[in-house]
Amino acid sequence: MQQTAFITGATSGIGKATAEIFAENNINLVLCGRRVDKLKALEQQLSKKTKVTTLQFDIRYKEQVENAINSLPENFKNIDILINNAGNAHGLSSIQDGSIDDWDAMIDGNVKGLLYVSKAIISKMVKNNSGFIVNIGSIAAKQVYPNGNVYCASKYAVDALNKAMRIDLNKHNIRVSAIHPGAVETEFSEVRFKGDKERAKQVYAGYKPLQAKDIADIIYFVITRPYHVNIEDLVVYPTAQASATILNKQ
Ligand code: NDP
Ligand code: 8X3
Repeated sequence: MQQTAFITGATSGIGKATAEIFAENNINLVLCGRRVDKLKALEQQLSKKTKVTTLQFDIRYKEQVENAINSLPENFKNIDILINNAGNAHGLSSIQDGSIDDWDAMIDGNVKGLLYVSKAIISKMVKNNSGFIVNIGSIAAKQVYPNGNVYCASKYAVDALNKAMRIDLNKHNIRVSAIHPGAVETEFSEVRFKGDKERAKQVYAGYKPLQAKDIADIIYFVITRPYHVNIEDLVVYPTAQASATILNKQ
């Protein structure tokens, strides 16, 4: 039977690349994000390959999340695969200089938003006694680096929630996995540096960073293992990276 995947943060980067590879493989898609133009363009592109619907909401607001998920058409209500991918870093400042608005955006989006979406979708998975959840963490979920403070804290929370989901959902036959990428060249750094394209470019200069498709391929591999196989947690670096802060730049 054809499966349905619900992908948050599908308008860009890792989420978009995951939507593309899922569509190639005939997985029905619920694509989410805030930017309607990008959602609509992707829907048009991927509808040629699979069934697609889109949901526009800001993951930080629980009413928006609930209303959007409740509004799904009947044939998209049954979610087999949830990709908890939406998220961003906002700023890169020491703890004493950080902006409280940036902290709110990261805690509200990366942690609370992930919980709001998960809560709405897990209840149905539990009823179905099946499902697959892939949580996108980060190397920042495993290592705290200078000025990473609140972004790292938000991703350590994702790591903890990933473990918690696996434990609590184990008896309901729901598989739970996390992927923790190092540097991936997406809109991520542009968002972190508030639209400063030059500064963002420097993050990926002097080495070959991961591309969104590299992570999407891994997500697809993870969700296509036989039913008795659950990959717990993968850390993925570009070859030039050895830790959150060690990069072999030429
Ligand atoms: P992008 O900035 O390219 O994509 C982020 C996605 O998240 C967009 O689709 C954006 O959609 C969505 N999003 C962000 N905030 C919200 C919000 N408040 N409500 C709804 N959707 C939101 O970055 P990546 O693809 O790189 O990031 C995807 C995930 O991967 C994130 O969780 C990030 O932390 C993680 N990650 C990224 C790494 C990297 O180096 N790039 C490394 C490790 C982890 P829209 O703006 O349309 O709402
Ligand atoms: C994104 C990678 O190293 O900027 O999560 O935290 S990093």
